[in-house]
Amino acid sequence: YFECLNTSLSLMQQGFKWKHVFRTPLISCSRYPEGIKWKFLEHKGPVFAPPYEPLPENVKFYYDGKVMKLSTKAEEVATFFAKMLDHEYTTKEIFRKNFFKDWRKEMTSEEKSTITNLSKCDFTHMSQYFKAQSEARKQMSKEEKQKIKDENERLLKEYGYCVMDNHKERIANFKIEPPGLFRGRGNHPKMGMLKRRIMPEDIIINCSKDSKIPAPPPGHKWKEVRHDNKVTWLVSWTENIQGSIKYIMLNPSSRIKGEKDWQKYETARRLKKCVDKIRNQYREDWKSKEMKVRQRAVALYFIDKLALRAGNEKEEGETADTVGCCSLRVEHIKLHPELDGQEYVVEFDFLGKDSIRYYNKVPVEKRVFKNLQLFMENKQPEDDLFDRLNTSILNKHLQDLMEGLTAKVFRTYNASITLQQQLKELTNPDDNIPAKILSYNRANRAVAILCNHQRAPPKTFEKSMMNLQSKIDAKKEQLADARRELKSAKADAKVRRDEKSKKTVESKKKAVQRIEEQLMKLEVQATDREENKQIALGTSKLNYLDPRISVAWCKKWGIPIEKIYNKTQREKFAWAIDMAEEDYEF
Ligand SMILES: *[C@@H]1O[C@H](CO)[C@@H](O)[C@H](O)[C@H]1NC(C)=O
Ligand SMILES: *[C@@H]1O[C@H](CO)[C@@H](O)[C@H](O)[C@H]1NC(C)=O
Ligand SMILES: *[C@@H]1O[C@H](CO)[C@@H](O)[C@H](O)[C@H]1NC(C)=O
Ligand SMILES: *[C@@H]1O[C@H](CO)[C@@H](O)[C@H](O)[C@H]1NC(C)=O
Ligand SMILES: CC(=O)N[C@H]1CO[C@H](CO)[C@@H](O)[C@@H]1O
Repeated sequence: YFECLNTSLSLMQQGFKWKHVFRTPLISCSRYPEGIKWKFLEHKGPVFAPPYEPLPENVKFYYDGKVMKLSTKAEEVATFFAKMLDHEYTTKEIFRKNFFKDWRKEMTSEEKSTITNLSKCDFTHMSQYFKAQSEARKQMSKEEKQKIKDENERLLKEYGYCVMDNHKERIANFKIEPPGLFRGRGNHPKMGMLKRRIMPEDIIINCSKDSKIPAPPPGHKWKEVRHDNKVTWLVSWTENIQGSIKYIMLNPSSRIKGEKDWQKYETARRLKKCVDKIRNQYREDWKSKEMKVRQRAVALYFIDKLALRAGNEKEEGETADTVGCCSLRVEHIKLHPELDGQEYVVEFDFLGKDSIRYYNKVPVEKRVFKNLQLFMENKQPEDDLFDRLNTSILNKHLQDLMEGLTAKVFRTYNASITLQQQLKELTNPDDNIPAKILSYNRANRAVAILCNHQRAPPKTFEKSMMNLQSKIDAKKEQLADARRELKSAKADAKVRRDEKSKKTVESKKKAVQRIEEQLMKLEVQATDREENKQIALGTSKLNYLDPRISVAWCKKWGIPIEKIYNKTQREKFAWAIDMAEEDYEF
């Protein structure tokens, strides 16, 4: 039931949780539950349907075989019927009766006295005209289509968002439906009735008193402006067919999704505050008398240090033989008191989630190493490494350490903070934008490696690399040519010493610069692609990296956000992109 509400953020902030969320289809609730309200709401009001455009002179309507020119109002309603002419509806008795009754209300008295029998009305010419129009729309040129797209985007930008309590929110249905004929389901007794055009005079606006109240279209007034912060809607009106109230509300799904994301990163931020305490605790526990506690502490160390997954509670081993931290077996690790000049090295080799091999050689602390030796004593290769531990015990322990803590939170925390540190380290303030983006991708890669997000090199890799290389070669040649031309222009200018040759030198210089920049861009691209060969950046970017870090980085260096996130990602992270916070420190 509460799925339809836009309130979960305020509730959760107050420390409440729903007992249960039923994922039933959306029901529009116009009111928040008791005690929930917004403090601030600002929006631009609805977008009205475009006004009626009268038919061209050559499109005719016939009554009883004779051409008849309709008044604008009557003509508009006639077009609704004409557009549906091929539809079965227009043959139904109730539909025709309802339509005719409502149509007559829009007619002039003259029209009313002439048009008395719907069966004598001939809409076919109109209908043909609309068919031709929709055909023409399909044949539109790219530019025309782009123009429409641009206009839609402009509307979305202007009207598609509101501000509610410091959050910029997407509005679900900011466009008011155009007028038309009511259809209803089955044999609805009201089918065919005229769904009126909604005018500003029908509209109730709901917003904060202290917000910029939306302006009605010129020459019009709103029915009412109210400031009711206990309701969920921004705009409402009463539709004329059923007399039901219609609302414009927020887009609940985007908000709920965004909130989950937001909460995840807030939990990771909380971990940052207590991670030192947790680390001190598990270090102490390595010395515990209880075997169970020691195992738990070593497992926790792995989760923290290596971003291992805890392991599934149920499905484990059901399909492929994949393991997580708690289900590691003796055969999955090798202990090396010394390896490649390092002490106490653990060699991991197992199949993790999605059957991705995890292979890593890590030096660990002496106490961990000694404990692992102890856990492996007298065991067979196929025995559990942590025989006193399972995923539910570990998860329970994590909950006790911090509310909401799971192995995944460690991953999120480490991934996010690593990204932040890497960005600080790798970004060179003097770099141009492509080089800065390369640094960003490198920071992102460092995280992906940490999270073991490998991939097989794409099949097209070699080919696309070769393409890029030949582009680079061509660009190099072009650069050499441009440099030669510059040199000879300079020599020429030395001899001639006139304005014209000076200008030529200048323009040749610019050309060289431009080509140098293009070459650099291509080279950066090649480096990026090469380094990315076996690493999947998407997973960490989408699931483990607090988007606020990336957004803050982009803002700091003036990098357009589009360079970092594509359209889908920008939608997912809208909550972070729109955030006012300029200096985001994870
Ligand atoms: C309406 O026109 C149709 C077709 O011309 C005719 O068959 C029908 O009898 C007319 N109905 C009335 C009530 O005049
Ligand atoms: C994140 O993980 C890496 C790799 O294990 C580790 O070296 C580092 O200390 C961790 N960083 C933080 C801040 O937890
Ligand atoms: C984990 O271990 C606890 C205590 O030994 C036991 O009660 C629980 O059933 C185990 N859970 C699973 C999923 O094996
Ligand atoms: C955006 O990138 C993701 C990979 O992270 C990809 O799956 C998705 O298709 C891309 N979307 C667009 C619109 O390019
Ligand atoms: C027309 C309309 O939407 N009216 C609603 C406005 O808000 C009040 C208070 O929440 C409701 O009672 C009305 O039904």
